Amino acid sequence: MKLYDYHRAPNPRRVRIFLAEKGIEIEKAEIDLGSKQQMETNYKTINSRMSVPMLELDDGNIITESIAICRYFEETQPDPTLFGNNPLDKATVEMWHRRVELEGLMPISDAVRNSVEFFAGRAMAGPIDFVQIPALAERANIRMAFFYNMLNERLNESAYIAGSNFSIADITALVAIDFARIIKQRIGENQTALQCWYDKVSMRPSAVA
Ligand SMILES: N[C@@H](CCC(=O)N[C@@H](CS)C(=O)NCC(=O)O)C(=O)O
Repeated sequence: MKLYDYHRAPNPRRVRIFLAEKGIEIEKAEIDLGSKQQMETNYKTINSRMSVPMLELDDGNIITESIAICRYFEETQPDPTLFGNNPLDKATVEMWHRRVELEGLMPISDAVRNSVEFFAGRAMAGPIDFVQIPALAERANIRMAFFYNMLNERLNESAYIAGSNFSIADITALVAIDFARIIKQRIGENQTALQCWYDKVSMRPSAVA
């Protein structure tokens, strides 16, 4: 089994943190996005989406999509659960995780990829080259501010994003907030609950993964 990874990219980091939380160690292969290795024929042939992370199983099966990879490991090694452990808990984790992905990670990706020079002509990952649209970055900045406020309110009443346990929602939020530092988006001084949560989850050993 091998995880195709890139140490500086946010989506593979979600999987690395997830694996670290579960204490799972697997072989990794670095795909250097900086030199566009994801577009080279030998990688493109096995992953037409030209993205990381990608998990290659020993029987040759391929899984792309960070959360699909995490779900694979949640099934093969349930303990500790990171997607919830009873019907209500699972639904609650799913609800918060979707919010974090759609209202946090997506706008942050839009803001970064539509403004940072490195992504010129590559405003979206994948097989199609998209030009940057500055207006999308502007709108994403507004959405990000809303997201940070929403998280701050939630964390005023809850130890972790989806409730009393650390979950995949915390992993995606931590990775998204760290990614936003590229465009100098920081937690606001008055967002104390969010800052407190951020300090707490950043101290977990898995955060360095
Ligand atoms: N929805 C996918 C997104 C994967 C993705 O966008 N990966 C980025 C790295 S964070 C990538 O491979 N980028 C390659 C590129 O920009 O060409 C997932 O969750 O795995």
